[in-house]
Formats: sequence, structure tokens, C-alpha cells
Amino acid sequence: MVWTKPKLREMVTQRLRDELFVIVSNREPYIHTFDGDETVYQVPPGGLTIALDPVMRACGGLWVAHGSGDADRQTVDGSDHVQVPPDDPSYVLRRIWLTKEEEDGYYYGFSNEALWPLCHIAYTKPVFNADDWRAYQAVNQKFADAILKEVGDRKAFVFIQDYHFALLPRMLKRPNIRTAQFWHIPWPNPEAFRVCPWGKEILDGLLGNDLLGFHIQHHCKNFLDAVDRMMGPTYQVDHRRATVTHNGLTTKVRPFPISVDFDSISTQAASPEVEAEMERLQKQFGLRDRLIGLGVDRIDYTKGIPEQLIAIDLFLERHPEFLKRFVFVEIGVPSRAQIDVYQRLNDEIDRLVKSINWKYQTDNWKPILFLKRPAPPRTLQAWYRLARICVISSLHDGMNLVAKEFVASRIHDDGVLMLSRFTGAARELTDAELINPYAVDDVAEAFYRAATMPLEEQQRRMRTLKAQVSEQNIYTWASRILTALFKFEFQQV
Ligand code: ADQ
Repeated sequence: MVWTKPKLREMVTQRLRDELFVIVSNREPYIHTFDGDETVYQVPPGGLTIALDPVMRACGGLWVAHGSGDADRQTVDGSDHVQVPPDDPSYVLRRIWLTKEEEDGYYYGFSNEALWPLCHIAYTKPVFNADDWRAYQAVNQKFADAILKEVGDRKAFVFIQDYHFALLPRMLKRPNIRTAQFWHIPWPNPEAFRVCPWGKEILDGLLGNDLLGFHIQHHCKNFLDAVDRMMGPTYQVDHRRATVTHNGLTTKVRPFPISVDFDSISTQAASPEVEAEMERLQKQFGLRDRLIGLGVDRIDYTKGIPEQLIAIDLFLERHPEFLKRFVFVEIGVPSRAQIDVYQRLNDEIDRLVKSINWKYQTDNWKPILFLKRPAPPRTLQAWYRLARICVISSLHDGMNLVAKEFVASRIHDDGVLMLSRFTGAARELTDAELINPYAVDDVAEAFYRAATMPLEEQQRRMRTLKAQVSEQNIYTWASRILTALFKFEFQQV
């Protein structure tokens, strides 16, 4: 059965009775900001919101998140609630306020300078700072206090998102609450994980969950191995059943590969609005008759953007017949710019783009068009359709939704997806042109293969990829996790 939004809604409404359904994430699905005197809202970029908003619209309930917009306080009621989506209110967003110090320590510090590099094997060292760790503990507690107050005596299923809340499930442990957590980034092997000074606290926190999900089996195995190695005999790991039992309570560890809303993306990609946008972009950037390669990334050192650019340089050097024909468009949305390593990455990318363009450019052609800004969905879809090749060059990535968005947008079944072997997506999308982004020579040759691939081969492979993403879509992901979560019985008080 192919899961759809109505089927998910039906499953959830049948299964949920008087229980409250809660999602917890760091980032809000809707951020209110001031535009002059007016209040406007934005849907932030990033996999999380894109994946979970359709689920919440289908299920209703309560979403708890950090209120980060400058107009967020103006738009909530006395209980810090706001109905969202603002244009079609379907569920409640409860905003949590953090001080600047809390945000620095918990978000920029521990989450993104310690856990993010710890979990991604991208050779950027994690920074472990005791003040950041304390802020991380305090913010997890702040969320826990707010959620416990919202839930009260009701029975609640709480679905926690990501690495910002490793301690939260243990703090929420109550007979009337059952929790699942989805870890959106990789879980590293125990050798890599054991350098974390608070590794045991993190593992114990996560084992407060009834259900813990990762994208792929390999991350589940790494997690179970870490518990086995670090937590001692009172934490019993059953590798066959993929469970951990401690003090009579069991956590199930399972893979749930995340995906995109295939139907909605492919319908929108075929719309007259997207076609008009394609026209506009071609005209604005002088792209008619060019062969377009595309990258769409948050600017992050895990995404392998410099490697991508170096490979393009090699490709053009070795295959000069593509000079003046090939344009690589990178749409890079700046991210975590307060952190030094991200600033250095930005500088490195700017330098590479300048020097490669300088090396090859002519009066009316440059090989690289770097657009450093978020693209609204219609523009992104227009780019996905204009491109012949989409490149994902992550050095390590939990899943990677861009790969699946590109596939869903290919309404004529053509085009080539070049996909890093080190993404979760590579486990499913085996008909992509798989690449090792560290091997830049090979990536340059993969560009050549992609640029010269016969249409029939493009179509044969793209049809297989589309069938995969269409079947394993975002609703499949949500329904599998929620079905597993809703099976847990509440304990007798
Ligand atoms: P991310 O690291 O943010 O997510 P990804 O899965 O690629 O990575 O999602 C990025 C999302 O942001 C995509 O939906 C993409 O369209 C959007 N995006 C990126 N650049 C953009 C731009 N310039 N303009 C507009 N939109 C842009 C984390 C993990 C991933 C995992 C997801 C979901 O790191 O491995 O796939 O969560 O679990």
C-alpha cells in the first residue's frame, strides 16, 4: 500500500482516542518576523519542517519548539500558543523562550559544535565545553517542564525530534507519557562516539524513549554497540531484537528512512507557475541551451561543497567540450554562520568559486553560478526541473532530502542524480550515479558520465528512483513510526 496524507490521517484518527499527540523540535515550523510594521511568517529551510508539517496538518495536536522569530512573542496568546499554519490553522504551536546565553550554549555550542561534528564523520573535531553542556541540560529541562505542564494528567504520545534533545526523554518518563525520538543525523561507530565526555548521560537520556529511530540500520547498530560498550551490565542489549532493557523498561531501536511528499512535489513541479519560473530563471541568468548541473545545500562542512567545486574544475579541465555549455548552479543557504568553522567554510567556497570562474569564464559565460540564499519552493522546483544533473556530495549525511526532492520533480523521467555513497539516501536510491566525494577525480568523471548519459538510460534509472521515492514517501515514514509509537500501552498509575 502506498501511504498518502488521507491514509495517514485516517490511521491517526482511528488510533488516537483521548491521547494528546505532541511533537517537540528545536526549530519551529512557522517563524513570525517583522517586515517594517507588519508581522509576516516564514517556513524555515531544513529537512525537519518540510518532513513534519504535512504530518502535523494531518494529525492535529501540539508542536513544542523554540520561539526564535522577532515577532514570535507578539503572535502568541497568554499560554504561549499560536495556531498554525497561519493561513490554515490546523494545530497548536507552543513556543519556548530561550535567553541568548541559553541559545548560545545549547544550540550553537553543545548541539552544533559538539554533537553535530561528533555524529558526522567529516573530520571536523567536536568542541566539548562544560558551560555548553550545562546549558544543554538546562534547556532540555526547560522543554521537559513545559511539556509536562501542557500534558498534565492526560495520556500523551510525544514524538521528539533530533539531537537537540538527547536528555529530554528520560526527563519526560512518566506512566502517562510514551515517547519516540527520531535522530535525523547519523550515529557514529563507538570508537568515534566514546570521545564525548558526557557520552553515558546522552545514551541514558535517549534510553528514556520507548522507541528510538534512525534513518538506516547501520546507525541503529552503531547506537546499540555504543550502549553495549559504554553502559555496563545493567543495560541489557539484545542485538537480535534491537532493544535495550534497563530497570525493567525497554527501548526499541529501529530504522525509519525519512522521505518527501512525492505527490505534492511532482504535482507542483508540473504546474504553470513552476514553468513560468523556469522561463524567468533561464532569462535572468542567460541559461537557455546550457546544460545545467545543480547543487542545493545548507552551507555546511558535512555537505562536501568544496569537493563538488573542485570536481567541476577537473571536469572542465579534462572535458573542454563542455566549456560555454555547462553551468553549475549551487543554491546554498547560509547556516550557523556564528560558528567559526562555518565562516571559514564560506570563505573557502567564495575563494573556490572566484578562482574557478576566473579560470574559465568568457564574456557571456561563467561555469559556476553560486546563489547564496534560500530559494522559495516554486523557485527550487524550477531549478530541479531545469537541471540535467543534481549533485549531492555529502561527506556524511543522515538521509538527504534534496536527492529525493530532485527525483520527485523530474516529471519527464529524465536527468541524472549524482549521489554520495555516504548519505542514508544512497542505501535506497541505488539507481543513482553513486559517488565518493573524497575521490574528486572520480566525481569529475561521474560528471562526464552524467553529462553524456543517453536519454534511455537516464529514463530507465529515473523511473526506478521515482518508484522508490513515490512508495517510500514522507507518509510511509510517519505512519511507520507513529504506528510503532501508538502500539505502546500506557502503564497503570
Ligand atoms: P539537513 O542537513 O538540513 O537535514 P537535507 O535532508 O538535505 O539536509 O534537507 C535540506 C532541506 O532544506 C531540503 O528540503 C532542501 O530543499 C532545503 N534547502 C536546502 N538548501 C536550500 C536553499 N538554498 N533554499 C531552499 N531550501 C533549501 C537533516 C539531516 C539530513 C536529513 C534531514 C531530514 O542532516 O541527513 O535528511 O535532516 O531528516
